[in-house]
Amino acid sequence: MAAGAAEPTFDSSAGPLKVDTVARGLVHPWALAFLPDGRMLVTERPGRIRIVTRDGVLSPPLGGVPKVFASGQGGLLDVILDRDFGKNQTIYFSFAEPFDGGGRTAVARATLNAGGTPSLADVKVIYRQHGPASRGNHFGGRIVHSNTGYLFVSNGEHFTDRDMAQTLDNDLGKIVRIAPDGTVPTDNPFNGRPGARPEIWSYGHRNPQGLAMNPADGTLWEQEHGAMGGDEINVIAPGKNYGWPVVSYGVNYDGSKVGTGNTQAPGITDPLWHWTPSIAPSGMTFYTGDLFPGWKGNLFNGALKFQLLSRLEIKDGRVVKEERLLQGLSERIRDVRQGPDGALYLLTDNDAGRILRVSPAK
Ligand SMILES: [Ca+2]
Repeated sequence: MAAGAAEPTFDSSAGPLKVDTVARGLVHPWALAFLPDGRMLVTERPGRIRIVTRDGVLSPPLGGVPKVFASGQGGLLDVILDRDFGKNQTIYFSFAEPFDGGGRTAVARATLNAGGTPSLADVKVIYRQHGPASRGNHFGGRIVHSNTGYLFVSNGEHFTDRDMAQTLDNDLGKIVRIAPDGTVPTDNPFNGRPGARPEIWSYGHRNPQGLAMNPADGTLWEQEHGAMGGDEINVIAPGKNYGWPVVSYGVNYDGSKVGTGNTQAPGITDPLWHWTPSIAPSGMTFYTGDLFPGWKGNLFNGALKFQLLSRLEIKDGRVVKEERLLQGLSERIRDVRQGPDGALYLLTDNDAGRILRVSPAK
């Protein structure tokens, strides 16, 4: 569709939605972060970070980005701003770092020079996943700030190493908590336990690609891909086991049972919500804006497989209802963020990916 052409509208419980194309020509964009001046930092999975202006002009790829393992699901993944970005211009990004013939999930911090020809300086890798390399699957890779100044990072189990999600001597299938300089907080749940990685915060995850702090109560929310069915939304508490690959609401791709074949087991935290069949969730965000007053506090999840935007209503810490939005768009949605204007911004995942702005059609 030509730039500026009228886009169709989509029905929703908040009235008709308008979807405008903000930018186009991004190659498998993975994550979006708004700068204070309204421009956007966008990652492209093959290994680039760009700044995109509000009128859709893409900067050249930022210099200083490390080499990534751009194979399968690997590459450059999430990007977030430091909470004091206005003072320190610091950003964090995650990527599959080349390692042992494959890749491992890693996080770097850097100083963003956003003026002129934008670039990164002082790039330092602050986190490297402990465990074997992935050949291209299940890196996790989402980063979010905790409420106490730390970073949570999600790690997948590489598909081939699923049982490692249940053992604490590695980071596969784990959410880890680190300080912004990469050190490990001493009050992490397994710190000091012999044989356990001190950075682990929770375990038993498959491929967590969404993390968000719930502004209503400060809890950490996560979503992860199941196999055939069993995509999950979880509230993450320190030290808890989320079950993969012992129990699941889905089955293996060949139709066989996962683990015990049960959905629940003693000592395993049950998901708040599961999608069966799988929608393949991607980025997620809690909505706090004013453009959709009836949707405040709701949790939005992009979906790759079902090509939609899922809106979940939360009541007393539970998911009570889902609305599936933009189903006629027929685009894999890789990330969803709230803009400074209260609109929802989406990334579409393909080799000519776009940034979309979703707002009331009026
Ligand atoms: Ca689970």
